Amino acid sequence: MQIQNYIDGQWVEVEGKKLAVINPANGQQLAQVPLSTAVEVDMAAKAAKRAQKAWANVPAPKRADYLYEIAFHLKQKKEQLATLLTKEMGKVLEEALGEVQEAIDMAFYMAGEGRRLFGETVPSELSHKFAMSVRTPVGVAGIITPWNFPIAIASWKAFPALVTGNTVVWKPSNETPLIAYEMTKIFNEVGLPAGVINVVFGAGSTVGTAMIEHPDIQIISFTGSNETGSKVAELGGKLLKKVSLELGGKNAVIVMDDADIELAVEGILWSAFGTAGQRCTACSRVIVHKDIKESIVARLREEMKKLTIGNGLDSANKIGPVINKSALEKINKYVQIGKQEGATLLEGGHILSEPPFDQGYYFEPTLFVDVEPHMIIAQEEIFGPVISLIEVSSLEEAIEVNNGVVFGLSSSIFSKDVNTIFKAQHLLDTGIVYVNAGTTGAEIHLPFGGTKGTGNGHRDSGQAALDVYTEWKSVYVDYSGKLQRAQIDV
Ligand code: UN1
Repeated sequence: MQIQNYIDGQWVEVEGKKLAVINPANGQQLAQVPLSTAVEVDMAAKAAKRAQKAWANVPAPKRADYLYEIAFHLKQKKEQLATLLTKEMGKVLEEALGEVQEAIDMAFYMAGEGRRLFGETVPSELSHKFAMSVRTPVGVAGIITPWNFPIAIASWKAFPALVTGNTVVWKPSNETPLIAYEMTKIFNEVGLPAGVINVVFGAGSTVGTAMIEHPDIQIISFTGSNETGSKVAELGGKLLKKVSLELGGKNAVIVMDDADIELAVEGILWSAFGTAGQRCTACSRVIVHKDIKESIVARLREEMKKLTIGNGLDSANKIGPVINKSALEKINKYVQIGKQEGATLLEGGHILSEPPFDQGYYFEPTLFVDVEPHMIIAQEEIFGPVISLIEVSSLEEAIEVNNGVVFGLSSSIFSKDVNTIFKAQHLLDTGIVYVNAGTTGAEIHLPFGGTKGTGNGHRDSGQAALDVYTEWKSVYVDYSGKLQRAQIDV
């Protein structure tokens, strides 16, 4: 299969180097992804710019009609897309179906915005004067999406951009171009006007950089690592671009002494080991009250031994591979660091290198205890199936430990006490807080994002996403027939 760019409504063949797309479950090559250059970005950005004014003039409810069509196509192809997603990215099929559902939900939600996009009407301080605010598109949005949620995150960014009247240049991850290619086919099938969405495959260092630098692209929305995110911010900032960043996490589940232990264990397992720990929202720290620590550790160990690992297409498996060899090595490196730092490795800790796992990239679900909050394994994002368990003596200490990292994406607390719960949701310094659930599972109609090093103050999803892709315009209509001076003629 030949992956092509999609520019100005045309499929465009890319000459030159290509990169193998590998199924992480068994090492098989699925396709090759073309490595585009700044030349293709330039074509795409110019096409997007040419199309933008006309697209912005299409009434928003009509722009939304395309999104409804996209939603119906995604719905119809849900199984097929999810299967491809599992092959390409590795997450188990049940989760892949969930991810496609997330894109469907986002398409319907943002389509609904076509008939809302609320601004404000407010009274003027002067008589016979009308005041309101309306949203206007920014122009061309450049979206750069990751491999861990390749279709959901693309939908979080592309759909609000489109419904608000922007045109789009999209660079999908090189690890997951096939699912992006299928999504692009849907954009083509629903008949979006030429240039409204353009897809350029290639590396971040070339295609991504060229997008940020391109004078016709005004917004960059990026999800990925902090290392890359800060480069995106630096370059984008210098050029006065609007940059929306969704970066790392070091998310914790707090388990208080009055918690439902079975529920907490389920929540920890699901949010730490689901997607093999490769969600930005994955639980990678468990902060547990000392009085129930022993029971939590014992129950976690029992349940971890039951977790079935393997190809995500087999429904017997609960945990799939990680994305590639360098991810395996990175996880392994952190496990070695954890041991050197003096944490106790109680479960897992190894790359699975014997058949049937040897052709894929599998890491054992891993549990460290006796972890101190300052240790590297409790501070840095590992992005794999590794839990660091930290013991605390009070809610105050739990919150201090939770907040004592550079990230602020997601947190969770298990407790039955209403005062504990409300105090925690107030004090936890993260963009998402869960009560009596794990750290994953955000719904698309609420803002998604985090505080501190997790981003730069913007949010994906929900109404908040509209703020990324629009400018506010305040409109004053004076129908008094005379010059009225605000703040003076009052
Ligand atoms: C991500 O980890 O980058 O909240 C996205 C969740 C999913 C999205 C995760 N709905 O876990």
